Amino acid sequence: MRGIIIASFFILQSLLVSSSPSPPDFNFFYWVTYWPGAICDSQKGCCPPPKGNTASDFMIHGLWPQFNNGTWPAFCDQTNLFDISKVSDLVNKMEKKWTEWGVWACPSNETKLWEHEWNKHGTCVQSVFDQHSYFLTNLRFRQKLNLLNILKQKGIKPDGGLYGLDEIKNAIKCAIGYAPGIECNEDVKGTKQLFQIYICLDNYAKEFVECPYVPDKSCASKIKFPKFPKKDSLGETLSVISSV
Ligand code: U2P
Repeated sequence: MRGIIIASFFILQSLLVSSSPSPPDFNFFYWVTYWPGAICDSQKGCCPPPKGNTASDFMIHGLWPQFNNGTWPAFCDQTNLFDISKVSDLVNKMEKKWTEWGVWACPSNETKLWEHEWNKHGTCVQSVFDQHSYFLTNLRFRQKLNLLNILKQKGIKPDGGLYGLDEIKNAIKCAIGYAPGIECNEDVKGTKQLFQIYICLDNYAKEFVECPYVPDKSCASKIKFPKFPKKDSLGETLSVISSV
């Protein structure tokens, strides 16, 4: 009898262990947003998005699991690839806040960003998220963290002017408690400009954390905050160009 009780205890325990979700096997998340003005540059003749429902704001790039040593897992599961029917209730919001990267590039080069982000990063975080909660979490952070307002409140505006890199980092640190990583690219004249902001989150994507690792993302001590071209003003610019 005692043997049966002990055996039942171990069977029950193993059932409980196998049914409880395993903890995340990565160390933290980057939640990354990009500034469309750094891709869509009126000087290069690049275009605002054709869709009218996109916000003039930072756009979500994605939520990326990371290891503390600066590496990251990718494309972890071919059996659970992106399925838009699982996020159909979120598509409207995603179109506004998570615009296809290629829409901003000129010539347009659609990359199916949502599909790419789930397949590359989301499939590696299934101990924390399913497809719906992965996308919902991205949208919630976008809702919670208005980076454009945070910067504007410190006088940092997308006006094509130069701003101190530390000034930008400090403005965000002031708002969330931790400095972000900043990635720059270059405008046509080779001036470094604000391109992407990396916010670090714990490995359940619940809280902001100090970035364990911030890659060197090639900024200068002063960087440009490029304008966000308005459809109308770009239309005027292009009609002037075409009439010359
Ligand atoms: O740098 C190229 C792409 O690799 C992914 N990446 C990069 C740095 C990092 O710390 N973590 C990470 O995941 C990004 O993948 P994407 O979603 O853009 O394909 C990054 O853009």
